[in-house]
Amino acid sequence: MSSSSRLDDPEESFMTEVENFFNTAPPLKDHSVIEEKLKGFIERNSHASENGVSMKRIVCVTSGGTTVPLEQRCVRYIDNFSSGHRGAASTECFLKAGYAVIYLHRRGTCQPYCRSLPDDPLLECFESVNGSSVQVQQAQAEAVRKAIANHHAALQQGLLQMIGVALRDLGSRAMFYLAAAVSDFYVPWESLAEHKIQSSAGPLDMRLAQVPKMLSVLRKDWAPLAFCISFKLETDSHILLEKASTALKKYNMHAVVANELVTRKEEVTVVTTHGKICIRREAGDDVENPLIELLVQKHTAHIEGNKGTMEGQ
Ligand code: PAZ
Repeated sequence: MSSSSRLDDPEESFMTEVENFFNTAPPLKDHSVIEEKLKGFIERNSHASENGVSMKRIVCVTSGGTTVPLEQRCVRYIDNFSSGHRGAASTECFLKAGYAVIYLHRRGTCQPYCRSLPDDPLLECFESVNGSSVQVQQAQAEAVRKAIANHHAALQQGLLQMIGVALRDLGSRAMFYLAAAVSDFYVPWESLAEHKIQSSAGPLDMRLAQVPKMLSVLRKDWAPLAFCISFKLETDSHILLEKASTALKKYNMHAVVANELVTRKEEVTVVTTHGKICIRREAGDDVENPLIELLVQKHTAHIEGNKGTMEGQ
């Protein structure tokens, strides 16, 4: 096929854009180490458990914000607001529901079981006893004890393209829960200044390219049988549900979770082809509890619906 006919076809030209995106990006650090760890994790969690058939489900949770570097030797970057609270709270709920979880996040993102830890500076939570041992201050002891206990209980029970492909063999038992706030814009590697941009050069004019949306590639090529949930965040409530419905169709998602910036911890709406379900937080609870309960039910229906197909899981 000639390059001009590739560009005439929107699908072909999108795939070229995706290829370029990966080919021009710097290589993932420790690629083979991460790949090995991932394989080991999936193998351990796919062990046969019922009539020789593996029943364990694995979910990949993406969580927190992403940055856009403005220089190759990065001094400055564009960031976003996301704390990773949604991803961390959801991970706790998925673990409680018996899932194995791959938690994909950048450094500094809120971690499961750490949400309830005191905000006090680390050194203020501890005190030295007799000059030799260290203990948690009385005021923070209960919160720290609870976080440690929950974390250990979870352990005992039990980079998107790589994870997508690695989870492919799991078929419909794999779930993607894409709660991270991924930047829609970036500066391609080859257009980045190598060194720190100098303010002496005057005002900064910079053009950001659009990040190709990987959701449709995930659905079509990387993990076609997996159950896929994406998120839609808006600040304008008038366009939120419309945008979520458009994303559902455009990227062929199984559900889109719509949320508004200011009320995201209180209320979300799950948009599917069967309709919209609004979920509100009960007093003293996280909105993620009823949300994950609903998504686990929908995932079960998805697995049932795939029985008897080629995958036969
Ligand atoms: O990370 P957080 O708890 O502060 O916020 C969660 C969220 C709003 C980033 C998430 O629910 C979400 O909507 N993620 C997708 C954002 C987007 O539209 O790209």
